Amino acid sequence: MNRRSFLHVAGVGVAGWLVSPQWAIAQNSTAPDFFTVPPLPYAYDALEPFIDRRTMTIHHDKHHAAYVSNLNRAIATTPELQGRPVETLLKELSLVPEAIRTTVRNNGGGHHNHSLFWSGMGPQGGGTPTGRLAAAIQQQYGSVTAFQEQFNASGARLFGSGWVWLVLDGQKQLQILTTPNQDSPLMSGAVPLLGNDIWEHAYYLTYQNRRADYLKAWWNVVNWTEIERRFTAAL
Ligand code: MN3
Repeated sequence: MNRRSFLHVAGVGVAGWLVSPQWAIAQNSTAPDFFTVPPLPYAYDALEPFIDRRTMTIHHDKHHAAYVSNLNRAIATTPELQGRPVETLLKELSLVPEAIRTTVRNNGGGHHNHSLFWSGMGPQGGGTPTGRLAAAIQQQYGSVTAFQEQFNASGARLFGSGWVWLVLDGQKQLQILTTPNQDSPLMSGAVPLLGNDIWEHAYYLTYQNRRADYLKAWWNVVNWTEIERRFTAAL
């Protein structure tokens, strides 16, 4: 408490001191919300039967929320990083002070990856892409089906926890890649377009050890309209 707020609370007397809202806020103060969890753009059960309501609830409200609060705590200790978008932090991780670099990498990556994940899915998802993205996928992979098979194979091969991505690389070429843990493609200069979460928390309640079944089913909830928007924006 600084001198000024001490004088303020002293002035209202002990009873007021105990119930003063300002004091209550000071007592409960946590890191400011530099970053917040974006609300799910659909209901928790909207992706059923492919992703169940309980998985979505825990994943969004607990896992994603934990990445955000860890990131906020780290940023609170480092005024020179405050106000920077998470994309900038991840692209320029070497500029983040070493004391919090791993925290920003894991939790900033977790925040950004999951934000892309939620909006990259939807209850009206599935089907195939159209327009320029469809043309680019066909040119690169032969067909959308061949692309999906290659994407799923990469996801199935990934050992441990991480993500499988379709990215636009530095040469503006489509590329399938995986990242370990919560690493973001932004860290290697690529733009993530489409990402699937291969951590067990993303699928275990419905699919248990059957990761391949999850990878296959997940295409039913992909929001291609949003993925095409990202592709066009990144070109
Ligand atoms: Mn996750």
